[in-house]
Amino acid sequence: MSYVENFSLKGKIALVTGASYGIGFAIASGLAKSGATIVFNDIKQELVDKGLDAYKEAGIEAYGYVCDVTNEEQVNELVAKIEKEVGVIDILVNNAGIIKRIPMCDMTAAEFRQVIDVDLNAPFIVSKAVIPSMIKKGHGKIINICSMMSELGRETVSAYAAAKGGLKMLTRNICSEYGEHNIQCNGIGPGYIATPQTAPLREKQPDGSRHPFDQFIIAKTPAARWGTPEDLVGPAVFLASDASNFVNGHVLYVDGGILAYIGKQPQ
Ligand code: NAP
Ligand code: GCO
Repeated sequence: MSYVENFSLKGKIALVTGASYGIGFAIASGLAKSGATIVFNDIKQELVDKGLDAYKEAGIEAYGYVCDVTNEEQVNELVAKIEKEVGVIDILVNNAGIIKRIPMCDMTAAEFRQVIDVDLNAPFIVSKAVIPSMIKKGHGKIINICSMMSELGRETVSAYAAAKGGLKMLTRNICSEYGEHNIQCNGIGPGYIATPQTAPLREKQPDGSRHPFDQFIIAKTPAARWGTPEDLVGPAVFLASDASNFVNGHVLYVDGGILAYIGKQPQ
C-alpha cells in the first residue's frame, strides 16, 4: 500500500460540530474530499439547511442535524441518531465555539460560564458520547479545535483563554485515558483566521485604514497575513487519518508562525 493511502479517510464517518460555515465547514469539506462521510450540527435548523446547501454546492452529500452541543441530552440523542441513520462515528472534530470579548471585570459570571460551556464543557460532553462506540470499534480520532489562547492571553478574552487552555489539557487527558483503545485525541491550534468570529477585528476603519488589531496581527505573523479556514484542512486530514496513529495528546499550531515570533519591529 502506498504511504499516501494512509491519509485516505475512505469509509470513515466524521462528525464536525458547528460546521455550517467557518472553520468547521472548511475542515468538514476537506475530510469529505479525503473520502469521509460528513455529519455536522448547528443550533438552528435554518443554519443546518444553509450548511446542507453549501455542502451540496461543494459537491458533498453531508448529513446535518440540529443540536446544541452544550446540552448533554441533545448530544446523546444526536449520536444515537447518527449511529442509526449513518453509522458509528470514527472521527470527531470538536469545532463549535464562541467568544465574548469583554474586559474581565466587566464580564458577568453568566457570560463567563456561557463561553466555558460551549468551548470546554461541550467538547467533554460530545467526546464522552462518542468514545464508547470508538472503543467497541477498536479505533477513533478526536480533534479539538484549540487556539493561540490555549497558550497566550490577551485583554478581553479571559473566558475564551480559560476554556481553550482547558481544552488543551482535556485533549491530553483523553489521550492518556483512551490511548490504549487506539483512540488518538489531538488539538489543532489555529492562529488568527478570517472567519465571522474574527470579523470585528478586521473591520475597515472609517478612514478606510486597516483595523489596529488587523495591523497588529500582520506584524505578529511571520507569514504577514491572516490565515484562511482552508489553511487548517491539511492538518485536520492528517490528524483524522491513519498517518497520525502514533500522534496523541498533541496540539498542532497552524498559526503562520505567530507563537515562534516576537513580532515585526515598528517602522
Ligand atoms: P464561527 O464562525 O463563529 O463559527 C462557530 C460555529 O459554532 C458556528 O457554526 C456556530 O453556530 C457554532 N456553535 C456555536 N455555539 C454552538 C452550540 N452551542 N452548539 C452547536 N453549534 C454551536 O467560528 P470559527 O471562526 O469558524 O471558529 C470555529 C472554532 O475555531 C471555534 O472553536 C473557535 O474558537 C476556533 N478558533 C477560531 C479562530 C479564528 O481566528 N477564527 C482561531 C482559533 C480557534 P451558530 O452560528 O448557530 O452560533
Ligand atoms: C481574539 C481572537 C482569537 C482567535 C483565535 C486565535 O479575539 O483574540 O478571536 O481568540 O479567535 O482563538 O487563535
